[in-house]
Amino acid sequence: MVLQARPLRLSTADAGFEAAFEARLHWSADTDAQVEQAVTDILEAVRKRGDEAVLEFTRRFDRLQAPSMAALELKPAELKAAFESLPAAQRSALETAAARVRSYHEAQKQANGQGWSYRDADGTLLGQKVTPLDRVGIYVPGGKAAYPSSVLMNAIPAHVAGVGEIIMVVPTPGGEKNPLVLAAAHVGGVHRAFTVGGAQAIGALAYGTKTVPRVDKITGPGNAYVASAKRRVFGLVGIDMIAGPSEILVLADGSTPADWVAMDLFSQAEHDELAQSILLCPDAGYIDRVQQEIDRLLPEMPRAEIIARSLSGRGALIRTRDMAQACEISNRIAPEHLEIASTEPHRWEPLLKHAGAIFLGGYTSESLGDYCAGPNHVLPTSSTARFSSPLGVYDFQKRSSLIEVSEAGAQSLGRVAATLAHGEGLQAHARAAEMRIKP
Ligand code: HSO
Ligand code: ZN
Repeated sequence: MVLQARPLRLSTADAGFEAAFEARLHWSADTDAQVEQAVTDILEAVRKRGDEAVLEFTRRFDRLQAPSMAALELKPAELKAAFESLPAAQRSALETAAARVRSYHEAQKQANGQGWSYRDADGTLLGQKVTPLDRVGIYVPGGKAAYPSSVLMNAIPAHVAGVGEIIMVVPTPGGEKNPLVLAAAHVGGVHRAFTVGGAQAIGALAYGTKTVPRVDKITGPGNAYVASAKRRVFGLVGIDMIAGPSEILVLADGSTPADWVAMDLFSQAEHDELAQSILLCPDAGYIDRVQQEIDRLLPEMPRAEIIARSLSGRGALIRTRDMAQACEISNRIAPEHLEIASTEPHRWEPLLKHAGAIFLGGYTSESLGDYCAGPNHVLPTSSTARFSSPLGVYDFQKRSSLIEVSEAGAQSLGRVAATLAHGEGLQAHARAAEMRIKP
């Protein structure tokens, strides 16, 4: 049978639009009870038996016959050697991407990663200081989802934030190392790396073992076991987010070549059969042309099967009344990636509120953002762009409030605090404030 990629065709003018639209958007990460139980057991074993348990699970799940935990460490020299053994074009592409991602995150730190303070009229100083996390763990998936670009996107903002130690964990089933991942760790400034993965790696980072130091926060994507383990250790350590399948939404006014848009829809669809690619466009003729390009281009794609499943199962081509309505619908979806394939991107951008990243104009392919434009490619998925932001320098920093009460401030603030403390029945609080008030 010929492979077909047939996204759902909808029009906002149809009577059944709302129901069909909602049904298409719906996605839930079903939490498998078996996964949950396995993760509970693995974390408990790692917490109790440390290295020994991590080594055992790594031997069992990754078929790695390592003699000791120490043998699972990738030394900086090995990361560097991996980088140096790459073809020159790959080395320079990694370096260019890293430099651009670094510049972007440096600007981000400059703009909103700094402390601030002010003084009250009575001389009281109030402010906030910003400090980097001491140590973070970056999880890098193995196998087919091993993305060197994701190593850069996690390590670089941590580095720019000034994190003291960045520890990468990456499973290497059968001992097969991905040279590009190792090279990206070198370029991204990873300090230590271990070839461990799964829930056991999350446990090692969260609890610490003799060999793997305990971290303060864990970032990076992973499979269902990793996601479940991250959820469980949250609180003991910080985590970034639990990422769902990739998403792209294209808002098109018909001015961008239809094959460009078709390929952009493919670009996220090829990640995962559960990925979601949606086109919103007021021009029915253009939507037809995009579907024709999908049909024409699909057979050329090595990952045609995944693309076909993703587009047919979760994709949609939606005809809207006009571009303004397309913007409204986009806000309801709150996509991870939002392309404005229009000659007037700046006309529509102010109408768009919820998106992980916004790509303006026909030349801005989302895939450039995945690798080298500069902004982070770790973005909120599954509509969480309504309340969360791209991974950034701020995720590797924290803030402390600063308060320095002057002698004069102690008088006026002391009275306010004491009154409220008496109201709460907390005498020590009240006395502490009152003692500093001059009679
Ligand atoms: N689009 C993915 C990131 C990625 N793409 C890595 C290619 N490599 C995040 O949504
Ligand atoms: Zn991608």
